[in-house]
Amino acid sequence: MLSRMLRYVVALCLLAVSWAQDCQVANIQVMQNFDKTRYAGTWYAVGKKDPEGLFLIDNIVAQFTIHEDGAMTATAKGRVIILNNWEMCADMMATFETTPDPAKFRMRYWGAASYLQTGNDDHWVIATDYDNYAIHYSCRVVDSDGTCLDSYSFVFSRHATGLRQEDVEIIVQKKTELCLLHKYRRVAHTGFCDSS
Ligand code: DAO
Repeated sequence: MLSRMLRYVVALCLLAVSWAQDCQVANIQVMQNFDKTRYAGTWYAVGKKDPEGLFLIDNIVAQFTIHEDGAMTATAKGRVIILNNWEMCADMMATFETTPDPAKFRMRYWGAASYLQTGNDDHWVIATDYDNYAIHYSCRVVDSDGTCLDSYSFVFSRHATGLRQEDVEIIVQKKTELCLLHKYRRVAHTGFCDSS
């Protein structure tokens, strides 16, 4: 009896794991009971999975603000290379439109200068403990089979030095669930944008 129950539990777990990793954008699990007030403040991108046509390269720091009316906005800086070889620090701004899921936003973004990228992307908060780590995800193009054809994702830390060791395992698990394990690169913080 016990072994049959155990087998049932194992089968259920396997089903849950395979469902979480079926790479369907519609099945991606986001942060439960997301609290944007606790998310506010400074986040350092310490890892990034790039989209096609990469824009922000490194020294990426985002500052999220929650306004009196509850609206969330952000400013962000990051090193970019534009016009083939002009390296500069991009000053970016973003507004966030809410959706029925509190962890899923539509982000409209633009640069302080007109030659910087503008866009309107999904901005999903996949997981965060608010005080140390957060992982974000955006799928720009969903393929006909429901998987993502062009995505980007930031791993954020409250500390420019990187993630705490105890948070690394959680982030690896989330990258796996996003079907993006091994697709991330480390984002350096060298002070490139500090004076601008
Ligand atoms: O770097 O290739 C890329 C895509 C990122 C575009 C979004 C940048 C705009 C501002 C971000 C604000 C908060 C994360």
